[in-house]
Amino acid sequence: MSEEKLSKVEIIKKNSRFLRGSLQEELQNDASHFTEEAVQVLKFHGTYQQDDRDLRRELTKQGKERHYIMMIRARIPGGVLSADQYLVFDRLADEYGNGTMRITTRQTFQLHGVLKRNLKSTIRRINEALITTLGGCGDQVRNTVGCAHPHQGPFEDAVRRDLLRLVDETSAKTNAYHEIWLDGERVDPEVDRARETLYGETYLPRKFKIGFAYEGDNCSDVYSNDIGIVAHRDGENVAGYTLLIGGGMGRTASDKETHPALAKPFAFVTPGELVDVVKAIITIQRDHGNRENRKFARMKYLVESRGIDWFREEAERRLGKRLAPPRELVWHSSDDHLGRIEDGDKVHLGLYVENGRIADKPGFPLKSALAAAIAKYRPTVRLTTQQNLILADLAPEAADALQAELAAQGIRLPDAYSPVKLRSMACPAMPTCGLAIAESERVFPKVVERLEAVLAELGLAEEPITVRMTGCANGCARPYIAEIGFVGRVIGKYDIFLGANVAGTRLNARFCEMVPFDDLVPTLRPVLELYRDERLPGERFGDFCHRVGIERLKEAVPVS
Ligand code: SRM
Ligand code: SF4
Repeated sequence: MSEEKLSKVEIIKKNSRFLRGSLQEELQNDASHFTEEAVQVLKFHGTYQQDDRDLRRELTKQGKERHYIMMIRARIPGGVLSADQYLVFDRLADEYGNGTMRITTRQTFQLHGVLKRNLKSTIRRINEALITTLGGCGDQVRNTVGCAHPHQGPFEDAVRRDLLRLVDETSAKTNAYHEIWLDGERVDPEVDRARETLYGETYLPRKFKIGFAYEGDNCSDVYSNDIGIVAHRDGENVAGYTLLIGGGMGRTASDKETHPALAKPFAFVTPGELVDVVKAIITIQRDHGNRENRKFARMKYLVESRGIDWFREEAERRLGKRLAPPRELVWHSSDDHLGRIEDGDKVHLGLYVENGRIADKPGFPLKSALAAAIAKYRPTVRLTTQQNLILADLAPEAADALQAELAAQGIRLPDAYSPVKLRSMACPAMPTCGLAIAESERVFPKVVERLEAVLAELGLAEEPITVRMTGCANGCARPYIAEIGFVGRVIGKYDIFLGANVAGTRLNARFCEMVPFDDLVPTLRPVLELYRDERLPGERFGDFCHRVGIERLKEAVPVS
């Protein structure tokens, strides 16, 4: 492809000498922030340059530069951490970050508010805990997610091993990371050409996401990934995996051609075939994905434009063999694994974390209480894709004591929360996200509170409705597969989406546009009344909205 046509980021990648760019040099200067080109390379290393948007206006008025801060995103495959690893993030959040940790919708940690001068020390310390940030962001395979249920029988162990093998095989191999962050020996970037065989020097056209699920349990929203991998059981063994391809949530509000998509059934593979087939799919996206227009560069658009049959034939050609058809998938649950889980001689405590933010607040010292409990009882920590956390592998007495200690500080098990709160998620948005056009995490608790009140009034308090909010159309909290999705359009106004199903196999549809924040729940009230009056026995809210149809729901609402 001629260079004129390539997007700017493609040129930056090509010139970066396998992700080195000018990072070494820029880390040594006194500037508070990185140059535009370095910012693009930095993403591959797990860091986004942001600025505190709450301060922007005032600083501009004073003629000062923005308050630049870095967001650091780790890669924690399947969300599993040791107690010590958890405690490293806890300490770094205080030492270098804004005093909070954020569990992301892809089961990892983000630290916010790190100053450029502290970036290297922070990444280094994360590394010393044997966790990388390489691949947290950038045009490569991101954190690979999976079901966070802590039970580890032979089946789950085997799936975990396959997940880790895949992570290893799909991780970038450049030496740049060691050189820049760990002061590792410098190698000629040409050496990396021979190492970086999966990605090549321009990596992938866009971010790439892989998610695992166990057959029947879609807690990880497996259809939202570029590649979804569903493990099938054969007793205690893995029979194989059904692969789904071409999922993604992102939209650009101003471009109607962009849209969310659910991954489509692609093939069934044995555990032995998994890595090769996944790598073949990645190389198809590498070679044929759109490198001119980043809005259409996700694999979902390639799958749509060429068709799933073309994709399968191309994969078969590359693999030199036929692929077996995908198995039919049936989902029984998509709930997160919260509460007290008795598991043989172990107990796991799944805790609800509001919007994934681990912070100390007046009267609710979640961060300190978790750190103290984790230091004392040393559970395995499992982050979930629904922004929650499980303290796993505890002896029953330790679980009792830990539960009591947390309760004494006001941190209760999920049965203290409403079903709708437990199924709610919001993205960070303001003040850190550079793409946010509306608030999300900071205002969402208010929406949930109002929704809880209306549901209680209507006798629907026990309905387990999924509700998600994002500060723009990009879909970071996966709002398009929530039964109720709120998507920021401008400051203070949101579009409302309804009608996805709880299994996560159906997208919702736009119900109302540009609804002012204070009208969000009042706008939904007539729909909830209709649901109360006309639902079929056992019918979930999303299914009801889908059956009745958006047009009929609109008739119920007295809005413009
Ligand atoms: Fe996201 C960009 C936060 C999961 C789709 N996302 C961003 C950035 C980095 C903004 C930016 O580019 O400057 C946000 C940083 C905000 C901040 O201050 O922390 C951001 N995304 C997040 C997190 C933290 C949201 C959360 O509530 O946890 C999630 C981090 C995941 C991780 O650990 O890797 C997060 N983002 C998602 C998901 C959900 C998922 O992967 O399951 C999606 C939809 C799925 C998908 O990728 O299609 C998602 N984020 C996007 C997009 C739209 C991509 C697209 O295809 O159009 C962007 C914008 C972009 O890439 O240009 C984006
Ligand atoms: Fe930022 Fe938009 Fe993602 Fe929210 S959905 S974190 S506002 S990019």
